[in-house]
Amino acid sequence: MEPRQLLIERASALLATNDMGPFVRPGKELYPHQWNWDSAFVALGLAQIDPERGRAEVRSLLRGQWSDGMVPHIVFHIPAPDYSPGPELWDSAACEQAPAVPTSGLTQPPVLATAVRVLHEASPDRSFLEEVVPALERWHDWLHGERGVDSGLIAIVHPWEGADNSPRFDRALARLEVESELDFTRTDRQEIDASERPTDSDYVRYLYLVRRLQAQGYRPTLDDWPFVFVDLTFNSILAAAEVDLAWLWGELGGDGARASAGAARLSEALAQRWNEAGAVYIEDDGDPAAADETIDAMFPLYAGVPRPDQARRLFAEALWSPERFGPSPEAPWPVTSASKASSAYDPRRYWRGPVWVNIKWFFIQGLERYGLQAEADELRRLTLELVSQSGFVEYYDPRTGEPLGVSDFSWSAALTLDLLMRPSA
Ligand code: 2M8
Repeated sequence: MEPRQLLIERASALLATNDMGPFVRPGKELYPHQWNWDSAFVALGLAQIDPERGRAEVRSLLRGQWSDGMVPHIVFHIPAPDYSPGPELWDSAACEQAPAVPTSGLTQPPVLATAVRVLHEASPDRSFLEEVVPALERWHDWLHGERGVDSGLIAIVHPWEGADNSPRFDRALARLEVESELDFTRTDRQEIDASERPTDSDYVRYLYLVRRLQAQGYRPTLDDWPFVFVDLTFNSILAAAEVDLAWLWGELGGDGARASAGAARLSEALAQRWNEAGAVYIEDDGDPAAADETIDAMFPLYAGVPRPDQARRLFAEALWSPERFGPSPEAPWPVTSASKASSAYDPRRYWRGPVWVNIKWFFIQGLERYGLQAEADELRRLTLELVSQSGFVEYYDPRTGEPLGVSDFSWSAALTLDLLMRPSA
């Protein structure tokens, strides 16, 4: 493995290369704009090396906040004609609540409050909190109000609000009645091999949903929207972020009562999804004997939802199981984004099998919450070994560690900085 200092220098240099001024782009090849959770991960990493730049990243993302509270999944600060779908597809200017800067009309997993907490722990700045905490509060409140379902959890309305082509969305997407031809030029495939990206059949559905959403000002009624998915990953990230938001309110002398209640409600609802036989959590659209089991089934670990005995079982029987997500002789790099036992498992295709640095990071945090320190340390070691061997890329083949997708990928570098430098709690 590369020496720690060298990895820190390489990761820092990558973030500097991807720094576009107002924001750090996810990567040069495919992603020239500001993405929501990418920027949260970037701010988390910058907290360790340049907190002021980290705070600027957060401010810049929040410039895209809609007046109803939504923080969009992409903010188009600068023109980049080679990227599609760009601002012309979304046409956010036609929506009353949209900000002056063009944005998409969807949101993404709310990691931002967690990033702001890490920034504040690294470099306390009360006036920054006064500026951004109310905005985070409005976003979280919007998620519960606009996207809440009966169980107390919240729903996503497009795969781009989660892990795009994850097998967990297959059944819901298959139910859509769409035209069969893609009437859109995919810029992604000009740069990345088709075998590593979502298929045309996925893209037809993504575009179909965006156009229908646009006709409704991006505010669908959940009762009659054809893609309402209660994503356990999104909900677990929100549950953890609510705890962090309540903590931030505490720093400001407030009680963060809404955020604490939100965290408790989400945790209780997630706990109901525990499946004793599988030692994982099940989705609405899921089936415990899952042909399409993905990391989603384990995400409540990140939010501290399982009882300690359940957390240990989840680790031993799922996260580290050679047949499911853990290291095995033929695929030694954990954590696969889909279970190796799933018929949908495809070790090179994006969210359908490859391993991702952000996913490893979430599970390291989860294991540490439970004091499963040796397990967390082993996952951390394998993560650092992988980036050391294969670079800071978008995702990796679990069989060989081969770099896949976009090279020089910001969140892989930023989270490496966090793993190497943030003092443990
Ligand atoms: C990917 O999403 C974009 C569309 O928003 C794409 O597929 O081109 C996802 O991995 C998403 O989670 C990520 O935020 C984005 C930028 O890294 O890329």
